[in-house]
Amino acid sequence: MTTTTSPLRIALIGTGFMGRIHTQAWRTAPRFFDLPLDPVPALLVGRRADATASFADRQGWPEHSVDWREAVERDDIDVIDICTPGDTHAEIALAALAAGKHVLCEKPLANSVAEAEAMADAAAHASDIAMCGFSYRRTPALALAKELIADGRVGEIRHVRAQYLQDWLSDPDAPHTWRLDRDRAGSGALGDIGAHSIDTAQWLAGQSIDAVSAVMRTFVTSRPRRGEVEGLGGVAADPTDRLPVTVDDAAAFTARFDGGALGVFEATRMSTGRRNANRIEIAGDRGAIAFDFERMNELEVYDAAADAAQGFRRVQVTEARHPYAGAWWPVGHGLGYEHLFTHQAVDFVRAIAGEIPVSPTFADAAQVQRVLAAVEQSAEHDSILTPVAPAI
Ligand code: 4PW
Repeated sequence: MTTTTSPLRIALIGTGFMGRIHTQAWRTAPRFFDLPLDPVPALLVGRRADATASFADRQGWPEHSVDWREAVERDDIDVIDICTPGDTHAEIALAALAAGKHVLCEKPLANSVAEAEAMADAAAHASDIAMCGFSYRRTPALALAKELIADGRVGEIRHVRAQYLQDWLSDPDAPHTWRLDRDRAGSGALGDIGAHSIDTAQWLAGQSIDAVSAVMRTFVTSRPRRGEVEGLGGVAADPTDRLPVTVDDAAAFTARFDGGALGVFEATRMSTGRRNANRIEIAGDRGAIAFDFERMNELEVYDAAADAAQGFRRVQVTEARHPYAGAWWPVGHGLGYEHLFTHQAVDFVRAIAGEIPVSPTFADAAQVQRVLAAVEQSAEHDSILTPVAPAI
């Protein structure tokens, strides 16, 4: 039997790391999941005409442009997928929502609380769907952790420990990128990867951070201009031609949650040997969960009643009964980073069709932005306890 679904025409803005992985997600989602609408890659928007044309050619985008306004103004585009640096998120998202488009926006939502609040407000008043790309929510092991916590298996949460450790900037001669420019990225390790930890922690715990005490450091204050682009960092053009680093290399903070939990967070892109260690551990009075993205197909689970004599159990989150996993490979074969984005595309399409709630909303992402701002404010004032501003 052949079924037909209505097309959902996508315009993707951005041709970097995230542009590539979102492209893959849009193509893969309908091939592995039954979707209520059929996502169709329609228009690619980049900054440079030559690079955009070759990306479109290689990745199979039928049309391309160097003007995001074209995507927003066209009647035959349904979704604006924003994969640009943070300095452009607010302008594009606000225009897209005003034009009646659904919006998927990369994280962090914006470069300031004011922008994030404006975006959350526009999303709250729009009839279309707006979702922020905190993609780690779509890791099967973390989605399972969410289910266990919601089922009460952890009990009353006391401790939240989250670290996001990378090392791609450890070498002082690793080249400069937009991620090191405050005007474009908003902040450094804090907003780029610490934002994921904040979102995951608040989402899993079901509590919001209401005060923080923070320290931040920039260990390397200038870096060589980037030559050839490769992966996150790229290759230096000339090691003596250096640009200033205007963001943090590392941030550490303690946090108070409004539901009573105590949080300890660390985000760095200079932790030698740690490639993409996005870790979280949550302990309550009935049990605990622990996760490390470097072993993304596993979740450690502790049940205080059943496991007291043995400590944590390691669960392989690769079985058909686990979140998202049933759509993929048989027994125990595991998934990778790109699958998060496919799951994100699936959930976004399902939210558009009204099958599931949007998660995370722009309001959720604006709360993350308020925590980021409080962390920076606390660090500026010798780690003074700083309340997170309430939502307006
Ligand atoms: O969102 C994050 C980034 O900006 C990621 O998941 C990893 O760290 C990959 O790039 C950076």
